[in-house]
This record gives sequence, structure tokens and C-alpha cells, in this order.
Amino acid sequence: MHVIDSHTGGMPTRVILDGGPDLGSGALASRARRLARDHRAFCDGVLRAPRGQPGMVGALLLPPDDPDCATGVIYFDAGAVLGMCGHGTIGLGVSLSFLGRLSPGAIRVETPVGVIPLTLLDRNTVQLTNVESYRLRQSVPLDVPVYGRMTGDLAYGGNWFFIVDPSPVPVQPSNIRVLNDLALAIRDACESAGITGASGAKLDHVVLQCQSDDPTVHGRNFVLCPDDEYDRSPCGTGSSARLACLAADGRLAPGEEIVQESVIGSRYRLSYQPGPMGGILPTLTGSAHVMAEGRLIFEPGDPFREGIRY
Ligand code: PYC
Repeated sequence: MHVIDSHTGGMPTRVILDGGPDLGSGALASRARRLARDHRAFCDGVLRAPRGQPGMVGALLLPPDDPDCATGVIYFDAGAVLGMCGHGTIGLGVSLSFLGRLSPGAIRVETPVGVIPLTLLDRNTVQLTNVESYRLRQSVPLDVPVYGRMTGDLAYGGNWFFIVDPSPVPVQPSNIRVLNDLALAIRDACESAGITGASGAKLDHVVLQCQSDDPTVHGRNFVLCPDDEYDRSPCGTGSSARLACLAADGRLAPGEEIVQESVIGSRYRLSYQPGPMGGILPTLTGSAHVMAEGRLIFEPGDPFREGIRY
């Protein structure tokens, strides 16, 4: 299995160039459902230690269904198959450029939730337009055991997010453990309360947002992902969901650019245009760096062939 590893603001992406499971043909969304249903061991083996690392997202390259797209891609972490992944798309663009498969310019990439136009601005910088993002519910009350009552917005940015703004705990590196515990409790409370995305979609990401002390930065976030790890980048899909809330509140005009920071200080530039279905089309710009290229080996007698699940 030929892979290339990069990180986007500290958040790792492993692009799988070949050697992945046979998911058949057809719409990428149905191939993603097949990956989630039948190939959990593959996902774990690629991403979990000892081959992978905490937080790592896999980007499985596949032939696109749409002939106008340069490639299809299904993103997954060690907890779930994702609809979309912003940091993964930036890592993908930079990795394809490293391999000489992408020159500065624009391509289209097909994901299970839609087509993503992507432009390589330079060898480390990618700009992408995410799928239409929107807020489903505003100020949803939630009783979180131990932490008490809070409210959050339920929004979509290619994945589903519960967004608490302002975070009851300051979003800073020294609080990462506390933020992780709080976000896990919020996600559990959403599940207990039956709070889901549209059509019962699982709400598997949580954003804790706060203002930044830096006047050039609009906000700082902590994002919990389905694998129970936090996003080291500002989370492309989470930032998109948050942009949709800002737009719905009239707090950000179309075309106005802001900087969003992650809990460890990685940055994206963000803006949006109105979308055709009443939501927004977010544009994200961020940087990634390639770290390694290699072949993963899964020996038959390896007791941790499928990764360490504890
Ligand atoms: O950047 O969209 C993102 C993302 C989702 C999960 C991890 N990163």
C-alpha cells in the first residue's frame, strides 16, 4: 500500500495512493458506506498506532464517478468515515504537488458529499471551496452531566457539528485535556438527547469556540473529531459550519475574509459566498507540509495488524 503523509497545521493526513480495499464502482457516497460497513479493520490498521498516529485522517484515492474530477477521495479517521475533510484536502493537494501530479492551478476533487474545487497556490498552500454549509438549529439547549446547561448551534460543513460559542473553558493549549473531556461530554449529551443532523445524521464533531486576543484573528477553536482526538488544524469542515452560523447571524458579510485559529495556533483564511440552497459556499486557504512517503506492510502474523484499538 503506497502512502504519502503530510500535516496541515499539525494535523496529519495519510493519502493512500494504491492498495486500498475494493469498494466497487458507483456514487462515492455508496462506496463510502461500503468502506464504513465492511472495512473497519483496514481503516484501523492504516491510522491507529503502531502504523498511524493519534488524530490521523486517511484519504483513500479512488476513480471519480464524475468525469470532470481529477480524482475521487474518501476521508476517514479511526472513529468514522467522514463526509469531507478540509485539512485532508489541503494535505491531498500538497501531496499531489509533491508527487508531480498537480501543478499550480485548479482541479476538482469528488468527495462523498460533493465536488470540491481546489487550487494549488504554491507548493505548500491550497485554497478550496467547500460544499454548501448551513446552520440547521440555533441555540439548542443541552444539559451536560457534571458541566450543566449550555446552548449550541447545530451546523453542517461537510460533517455535522455542535458548536458552543463562547466555550465555557478558555481555548488554549494548557486546557487541551479539559477541553477534550468537555467536548466528549457534550457529544455524549447530544446523543442521549437524540440531537442529530438532518435526516438523523450522526452528530460526531463538537466545536468549542472563543475569541482571540490577537486582533488579526477572528476566533480560536477546539474541535473534537469522531476518533475522540482534537483537530490540530482549525478544522476545515468545522470552520465552514461556524462560518455558516456567522453568516446566518449577519456577523460576517459575503467576501469578507477572516482568520480562524486552532487551539495550537494553526491558521486558515476563510470567507464565503451565498450558496444556491440558502446556505453558504465557504472558501478556505491553508498550508500543509509533506512528511513521508512509503509502503505500509501488513504481515499475516502481526498481532497488531489492525492497529491498537485501546
Ligand atoms: O479539517 O474538516 C477537517 C477535519 C475533519 C476531521 C478532521 N479534520
